Amino acid sequence: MANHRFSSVSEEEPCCNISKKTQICLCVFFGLLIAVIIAVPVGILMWRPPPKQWKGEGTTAHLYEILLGRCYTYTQIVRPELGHKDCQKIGKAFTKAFLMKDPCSSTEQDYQLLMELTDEAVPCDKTLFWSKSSELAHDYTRVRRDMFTLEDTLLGYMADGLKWCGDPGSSEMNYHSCPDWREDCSNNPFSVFWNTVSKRFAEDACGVVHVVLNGSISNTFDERSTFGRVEVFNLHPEKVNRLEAWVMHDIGSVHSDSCSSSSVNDLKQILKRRNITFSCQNNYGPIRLLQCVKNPGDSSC
Ligand code: N1C
Repeated sequence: MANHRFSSVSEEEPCCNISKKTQICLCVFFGLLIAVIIAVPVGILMWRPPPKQWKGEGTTAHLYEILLGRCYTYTQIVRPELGHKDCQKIGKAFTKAFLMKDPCSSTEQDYQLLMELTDEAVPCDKTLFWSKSSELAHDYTRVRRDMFTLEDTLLGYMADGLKWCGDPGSSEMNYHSCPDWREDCSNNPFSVFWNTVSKRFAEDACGVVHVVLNGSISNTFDERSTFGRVEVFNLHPEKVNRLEAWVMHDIGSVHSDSCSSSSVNDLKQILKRRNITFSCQNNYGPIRLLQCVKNPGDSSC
């Protein structure tokens, strides 16, 4: 049997012939190597491409705060009978509808929860639609408090005049730019929202409904507008007996279309096919008076 002799190795003695300095360098090197090995995949996972540049204006600054403020103003002051609505939930459902999503693939479904949280009854005979006549229609409902445009309901009131969109690679809103309807895509969060809420507004309408049309433009009834594309086709004939159009002319404008113009006749034909009676008035008196309040010196006043 071979006689093996084992010699014990002292603990102080370096295991190999490496100086203390080299050991420190090696430690630093391996430390850095481990840091790089961890940081590279984490960096790759965390890296988000910068938000895309769209042609339209970006999200309104302080959008969330504006939405919350408007929700509380509406439910506590404008219509306190809706005081039970949960504005915190409504605000979150609004932003959840578009954050972290491709702003060119927005859907009606995205807004479903928001729709449910903001349901609101408009009394029969009190619905007022408008097309290319926003200011006039809202001047009118500001005085006729019993009548409602979409912007006189909670969701329309909250969103009126605002812009919003997100980005799939970020949980932030895109404040720089949002898709433009014409130049980028039509399924953007903003257009889909107005289509969705306008559809519900029309579906809920009952009795005699009204629309303010602009007789100072050539397409007084425009089949491509939200009114012509969405609202007219979502009125329920079993609930809506009649649609009355008020064709208004701007004071001082030269061009004038009237109830007998061909575009208004198109509206009449669409409604006839849908079994809804149509009636029309040129320069409806009460709204004309409001126009005259703003233009007291005009000869037509
Ligand atoms: O396309 P329009 O008018 O015919 O839309 C108006 C019509 C109204 O009856 C409303 O119920 O559709 C509803 N609606 C709004 O309430 C609304 N508020 C703000 C539709 N669009 C609305 N907006 C914005 O104005 C939105 O950006 C949309 O594209 C325009 C439509 O205005 P329009 O062409 O004068």
